[in-house]
Amino acid sequence: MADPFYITTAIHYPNGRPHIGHAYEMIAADAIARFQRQHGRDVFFQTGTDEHGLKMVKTARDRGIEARELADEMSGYFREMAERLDISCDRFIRTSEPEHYAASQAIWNAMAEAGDLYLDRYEGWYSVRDEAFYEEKELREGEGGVKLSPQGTPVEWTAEETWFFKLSAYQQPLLDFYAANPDFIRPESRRNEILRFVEGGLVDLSVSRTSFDWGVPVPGSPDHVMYVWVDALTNYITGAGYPGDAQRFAKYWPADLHLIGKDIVRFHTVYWPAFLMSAGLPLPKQVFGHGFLLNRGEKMSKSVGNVVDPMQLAELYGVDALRYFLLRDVSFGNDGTFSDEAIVTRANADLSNSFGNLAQRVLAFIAKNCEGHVPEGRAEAADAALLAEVDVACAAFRSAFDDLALSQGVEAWMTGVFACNQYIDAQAPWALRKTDPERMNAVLRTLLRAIRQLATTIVPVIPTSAGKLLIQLPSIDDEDFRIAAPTPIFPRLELQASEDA
Ligand code: ME8
Repeated sequence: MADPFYITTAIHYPNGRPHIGHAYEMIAADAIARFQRQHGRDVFFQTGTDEHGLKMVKTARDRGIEARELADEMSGYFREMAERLDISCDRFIRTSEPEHYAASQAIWNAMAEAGDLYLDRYEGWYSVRDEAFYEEKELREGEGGVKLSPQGTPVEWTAEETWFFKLSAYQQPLLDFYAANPDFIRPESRRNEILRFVEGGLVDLSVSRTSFDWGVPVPGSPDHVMYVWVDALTNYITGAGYPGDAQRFAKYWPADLHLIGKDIVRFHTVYWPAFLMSAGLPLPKQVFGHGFLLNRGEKMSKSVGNVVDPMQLAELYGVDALRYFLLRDVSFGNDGTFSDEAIVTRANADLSNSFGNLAQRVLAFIAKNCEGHVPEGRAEAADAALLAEVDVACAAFRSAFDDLALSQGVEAWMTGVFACNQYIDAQAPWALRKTDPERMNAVLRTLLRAIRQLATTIVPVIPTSAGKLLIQLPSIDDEDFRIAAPTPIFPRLELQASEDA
């Protein structure tokens, strides 16, 4: 039976419409999921929306609607975006689903049974924007003396009776776990940050709220709802069948990869493993904190007015151009910057001028001059040399993707495309048509093999266009193959004026 592979994105706050950062995370996870499926893994890929918490309550209040209405409306946009961007998720989870309430209450009960939950009074700083508690020593002063979280968001003083989780008891178990599992937190820089944070000591975590009721009710404490991060993180096991479907849970849990942004690594690598340890459940195998996307080098924010709508970019330049750009130009794990010009330049250079042009030239030539069929020809050493180069490029793509070095993988793939273009120029099959048709046939067959391999390899990155190309590109091992006049797949893009939302 195929080896399971469970991959998740963060679940996104539907307090507004999705932005390009959300799109980026889904696209990266999708490319990994497709890659793993292509290599025979039994993939379960989950994404979704994180609907509880004070941020949702406040946004809804400002709009004069209920949090549930806001969640229903906005979650729909996230789902639509996933469809539009060809995100092959197997499940789009919403934390407002009854099944998720059951899972959250089950893990809560397990933590309570372990003796890790106690009732006390919480007094401290809370950032609604981050949905996070901070210690005094982590704060800094912003303009006008307002206190800001390390993420730069305003904090407010909170005092209420809440349930606490004994996070402090997990300092050593967590440090031991990180030491035994050096690949648990990636990339390395984030791992170091977390090690320092945990080595500095952990304080118990407030895990319930009484000042609002939009959340999962705490079992046995009807006035309390769970702290939004407790239920948010639990989505990962809800999706894997916890607690009701033991067979499914055994199959998919622990997850192979939680793909998230760098701002929420602490929740995923400190709180989440501590909750799971407490509940006696296995820990995820890896958490990867990707970087942030910057709009022309600037952080995006509603107040600056430079937030970009990914659907508009997809509309202007095509889904695959956008996917290709994001995966190729952002070094995975680091921050990356984007602009319309950068998308157009990259898509034109790699997809239209190099790969697309190569495929188009070869297919059109065969359709026109060979009646769509190329018999065996006279092979020369250059043919095997090209196929070897393409093999190396595709193998480098695979090993980079296995290691989540996505942009390096795409870059390696391009070396295979360049090799084909050099080969075609050197062999000049157009000239051979009159002088040496036997040799021309060998060259064209070599190119067909190479292009097919390159197209298959790049499917996880640009599934629709690579798929369209593969349909036009029969395998030459099928001796009766016929190639029809191709339809161009990678149009040259013109720069459009996209607007900031
Ligand atoms: O944090 N570039 O939700 P969220 C790249 N609900 N990624 C970005 C980004 C940017 N400019 N801005 C945000 C939450 N992200 C919680 C998660 S998981 C159990 C709960 C990423 O909607 C961000 O890092 O604020 C996170 O991984 C994801 O988008 C959702 O962010």
